[in-house]
Amino acid sequence: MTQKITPFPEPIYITRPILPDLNELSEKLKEVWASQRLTNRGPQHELFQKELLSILKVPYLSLFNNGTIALIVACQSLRLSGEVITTPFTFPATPHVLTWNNIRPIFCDIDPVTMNIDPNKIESMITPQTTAILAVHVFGTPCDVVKIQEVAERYGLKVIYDAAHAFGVEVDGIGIGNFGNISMFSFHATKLFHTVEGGALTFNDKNLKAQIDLLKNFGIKNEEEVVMPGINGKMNEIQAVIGIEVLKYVDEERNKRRVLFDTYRQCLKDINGITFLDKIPDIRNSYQYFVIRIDEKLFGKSRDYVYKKFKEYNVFTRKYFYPLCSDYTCYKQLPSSTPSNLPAAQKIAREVLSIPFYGGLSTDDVGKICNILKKIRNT
Ligand code: T4K
Repeated sequence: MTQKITPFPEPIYITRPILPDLNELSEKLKEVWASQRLTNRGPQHELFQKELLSILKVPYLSLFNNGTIALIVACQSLRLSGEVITTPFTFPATPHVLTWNNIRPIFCDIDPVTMNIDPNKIESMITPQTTAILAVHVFGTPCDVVKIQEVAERYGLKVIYDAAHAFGVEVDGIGIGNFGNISMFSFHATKLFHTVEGGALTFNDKNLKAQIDLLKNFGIKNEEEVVMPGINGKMNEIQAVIGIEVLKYVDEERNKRRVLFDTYRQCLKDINGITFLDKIPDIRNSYQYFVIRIDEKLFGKSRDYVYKKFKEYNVFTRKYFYPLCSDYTCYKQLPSSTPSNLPAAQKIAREVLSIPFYGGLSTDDVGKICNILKKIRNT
């Protein structure tokens, strides 16, 4: 007999933001009010920048109003042009920043396990126009940074990492923001750590700091000199204050998510047709998303069917990342977008489902979500 499962009384989403204590936040905001300094590298911005340098374990960092503008500026600062090799399995921002820089995205297939750009396939996509590789640490899983660097060095290419999902990720104790020429972190409200909207670029080259800081501030060097066509990418004081306050809760949130991860792992391991990326040794996880893959043949139901059925239980999952960027109307006509060039990405985009994962869930909630999945399979 199948057990009756009632829907959740309130909608359950894939994520919920950390909300700092309102009283503590308003105390901090009082300081901002008193100073009347609201943006343009105020004291909160400087304080926040300093804190992040040590948390992300990077030598240089520049704060931004969001991750997308940060990535646009990263491409500008490295003077990229022509073609850049990237992944189709990502959020639209990744290829769009190339287009905004007048660069043609070249889509490379992904690794069937990690879902990150396949380093063994990059070389065959390189042409005389290629200037860089823009790789994404998808769902916080680090790319094969060693192989990517090897290819890049062999062909004189720059490397940018979209680390939007990788806050706090470390490889053998090294902050993920140290790899490649530049890494971009997103501090959007849906991220483990956030500033409502916001982001940062991290890099090891000292010379990039002045260049990037100019580019995000209209190219203004001083009151009488504008030295390059910059943009407005500045993070304001309110965002910085929220960042400072949210930082206080990140470890607690990570710990809660670690427990939920283990609960999911226990409950899902025996469901035929469901797989997920387990913890990787020597990697500090970002606990950003919990993504399952549904093998329709083994599970007996398609990903789209599961997505729809979950809604009947008030559970709102997301199909990150479907459709592939290479299937958007603006990129479909590119030769590299041909599905036969991207077999692993095409398959994975049909299988993935991001399921609820945030500290506000209890282990019972997670148990119930898994039972709903089992019920969907068996009915
Ligand atoms: N590169 C990659 C690989 C990225 O994933 C992203 C952003 C970027 C670059 C660009 O970085 P930013 O410029 O955004 O800094 C969300 C986010 O807006 C986006 O930042 C994120 N990736 C992407 C993966 O997810 P949507 O449109 O799918 O999110 P939305 O609004 O449907 O939210 C998802 C769920 O989160 C909601 O169902 C409920 C919950 N939620 C959301 C918001 C906004 C809340 O509980 N509170 C909230 O305030 O894009």
